[in-house]
Amino acid sequence: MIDLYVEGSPAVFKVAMMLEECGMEWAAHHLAVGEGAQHTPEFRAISPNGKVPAIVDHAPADGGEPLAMFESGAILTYLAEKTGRFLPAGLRDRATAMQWLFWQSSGLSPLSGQAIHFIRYAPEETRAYGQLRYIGEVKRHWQVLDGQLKGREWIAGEYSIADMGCYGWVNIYDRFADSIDEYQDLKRWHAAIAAREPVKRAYEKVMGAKRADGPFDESLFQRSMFGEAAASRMGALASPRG
Ligand SMILES: N[C@@H](CCC(=O)N[C@@H](CS)C(=O)NCC(=O)O)C(=O)O
Repeated sequence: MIDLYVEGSPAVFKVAMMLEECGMEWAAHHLAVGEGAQHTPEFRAISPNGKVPAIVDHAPADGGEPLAMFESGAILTYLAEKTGRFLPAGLRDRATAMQWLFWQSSGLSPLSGQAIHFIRYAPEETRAYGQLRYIGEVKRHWQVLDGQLKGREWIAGEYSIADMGCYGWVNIYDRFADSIDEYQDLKRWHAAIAAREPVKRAYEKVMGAKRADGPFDESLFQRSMFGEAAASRMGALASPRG
């Protein structure tokens, strides 16, 4: 049995997809990050970085104590090794899968996250350059992935954790662009993953675990997500200077 701590966020869906693809027994626990639930000592014991996804595997392969993990790329790799699935066995495809898994962990995902920050949360006067920089980077990453998918069904030979890792942020392309029509192979790959039943189940299960949001508290959200110091710096930037 695996506990997965969730919000409705791309990094979480990557892991939920893998759990469903492998037919594992797992439970989704909502962690309201906009209300600061990631900062409790109980959750920090599981995820010292204070972010979701995080898992607790109650039956690790060594038969020992429950194992807690954070970082979606590491969790995907752990689950692939545990199940022997969705990571190619051959040396070259495996190297390719790991390469693209790291690429999304260090590039596609955090840069997409920064783009969202400058679209939605950053003080108005900082948004134009932030959006130019990060939406530009998101599209550059789409272009690179589109290139890898030319003449290939999947990123690394067979459907793997590299595809699952990259899918989460590409799936919300409409936050960054009207369409992905100009990235033909990315578009075809995205549609093929979206049509998979385990993927649909993963999204439903995560969203089903989310409790109804209370009234949105902007100040609590800013402090929970960006920290007291950052939130007050942003507040200072956002308020008119005397
Ligand atoms: N590199 C991490 C990123 C995780 C991440 O950014 N999670 C967000 C999802 S909303 C989060 O928990 N944010 C809460 C916070 O930043 O306080 C991963 O891939 O697992």
